[in-house]
Amino acid sequence: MEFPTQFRTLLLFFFFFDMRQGVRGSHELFNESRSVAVELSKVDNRYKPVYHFRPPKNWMNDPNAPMYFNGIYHFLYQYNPRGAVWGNIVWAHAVSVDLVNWKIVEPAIYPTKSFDINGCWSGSATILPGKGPAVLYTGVDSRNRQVQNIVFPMNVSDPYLRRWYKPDYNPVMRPVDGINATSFRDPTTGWKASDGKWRTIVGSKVDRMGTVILYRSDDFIHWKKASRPLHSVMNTGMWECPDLFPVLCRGKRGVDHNRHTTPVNHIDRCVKHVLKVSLDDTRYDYYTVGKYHEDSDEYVPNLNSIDNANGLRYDYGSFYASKSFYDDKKQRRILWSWVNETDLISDDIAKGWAGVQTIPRSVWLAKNGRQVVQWPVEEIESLRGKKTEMKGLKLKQGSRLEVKGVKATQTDVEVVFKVSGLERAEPFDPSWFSDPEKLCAHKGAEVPGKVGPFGLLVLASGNLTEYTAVFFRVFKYRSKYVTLMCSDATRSSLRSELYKRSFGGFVDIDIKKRQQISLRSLIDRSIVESFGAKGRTCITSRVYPTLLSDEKAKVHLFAFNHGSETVKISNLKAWEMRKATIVEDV
Ligand code: DQQ
Repeated sequence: MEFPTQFRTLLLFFFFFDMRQGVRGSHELFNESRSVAVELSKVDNRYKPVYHFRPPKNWMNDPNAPMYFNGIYHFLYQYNPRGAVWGNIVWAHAVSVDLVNWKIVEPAIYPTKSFDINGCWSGSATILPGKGPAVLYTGVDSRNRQVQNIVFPMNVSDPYLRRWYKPDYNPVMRPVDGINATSFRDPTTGWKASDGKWRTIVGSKVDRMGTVILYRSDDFIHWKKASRPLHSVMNTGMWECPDLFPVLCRGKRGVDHNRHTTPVNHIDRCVKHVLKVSLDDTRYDYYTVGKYHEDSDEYVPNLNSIDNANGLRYDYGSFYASKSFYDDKKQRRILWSWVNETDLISDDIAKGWAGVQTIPRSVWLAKNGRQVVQWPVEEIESLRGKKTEMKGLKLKQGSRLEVKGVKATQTDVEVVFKVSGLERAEPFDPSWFSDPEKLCAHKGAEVPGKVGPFGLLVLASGNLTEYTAVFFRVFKYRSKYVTLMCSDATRSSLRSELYKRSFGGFVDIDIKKRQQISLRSLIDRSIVESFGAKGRTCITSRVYPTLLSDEKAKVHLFAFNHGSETVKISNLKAWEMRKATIVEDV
């Protein structure tokens, strides 16, 4: 059968989209299974997280238009209402007062018009002063071109903003002037510069150059493409889901793009920016810290910020299409991200669901200005139940200590490891700088070292035939030290056919000065979200221990050290986590 070129490109997009999730089938499989209805009573909950956000069934991907408006948090997301694989995408909508417990209301946007009949893809919300939210999203039109549309709530005084309308003047941005119609998507939250004009950027590519096309508008409805993109980088491929936001140089407080909602005082004067893009080629998000220059409408990364696939990542594990918003309630910036499954498509169909969101994270600029720091929003602590604590315990070479007294399948664990014998740390080869993930794979938790590997073994079976290791290893490099953090899923499940990777990232801390390093892991059945050194390096893994398929099997949590230098647990606190309430109210 012969398909028109644009449709072929679209199929190819789905094909690669699918392939990069790990070992997965082709678009044929999608076509067959994307509309296989899932009965709620048949949903398999064994691997389903209980305190991370996800709807009761079906497929979910990107976070869309998170916002805080009139006392309510809104979280919208790409959702297939008719199956457990990608397809039939609508914007599902959930509301909350605490970012922890959610009520799912009716979908906000779904294909109805020629400008979005083939898809309602990702986008963002902007709160228009005095008017309320406006959402820009990508529609796939009747000719399979990607266009940008706008929607508004039907009734801004409805606290849940349940119903949305699409003005007939859509689309508001079209793929003209040489824009590739199949690589033009995911508009960001708008911002107003001092000339009084709104801006937004849309992800795209020109050949292999990733780019964010800049648009300007007087009224948020009529948009004009700027002659120059806001930013582009050669050889990075398509940029999906761009996110540009300001960060204060000092402190944890967030700042809004649109300064009119945030008072400007002397501390606020130093503002930098973060530009994050989601790389379609590698399926991960990278960001740079830099400066958005209003006068030239350009984003310029700091000189020391690597601006390509080797750059900084919010999370060095499974984490894609992230999006942030400014939370006016607590004056913070909050980041959400989609965490895909790493089991097989056939597993997803059998489970009846796929996709999880991270715990929303507060994000701010690190004191040294080189990177951002992330930490789970404080509200998640409201789910902490039974607690266990350990202090001042020594972990000698080869030792393992069980954390008892909490259910190890849904746990929030925070530990501070005190290190010693740094001068005897393993030597670091500078060629390792380019690939921390490879280094983690090479020097796994089982490979004895000097200072490390030490950390946690989570979702572990008693005989350790299954476990996920989250750990650190310290190396000596010239007169300094290099700290590596890994989240190793290679032994997470006895099932050999699963995609089990050992993820890794370096941790930017002065371990010699501190002599200690902290680790927090949010363990929630098949997701392990870990925060090293108070959120300087984060890694999320998806794991499917066969252990969890047996309700009666005992799941363990251990602290361990396989380094020759003794490590001390100065403090370990673990809480059993209660279930978040996620109900449908459609
Ligand atoms: N997901 C959406 C696109 C976006 C991609 C489609 C990123 O808008 O580029 O579901 O995961």
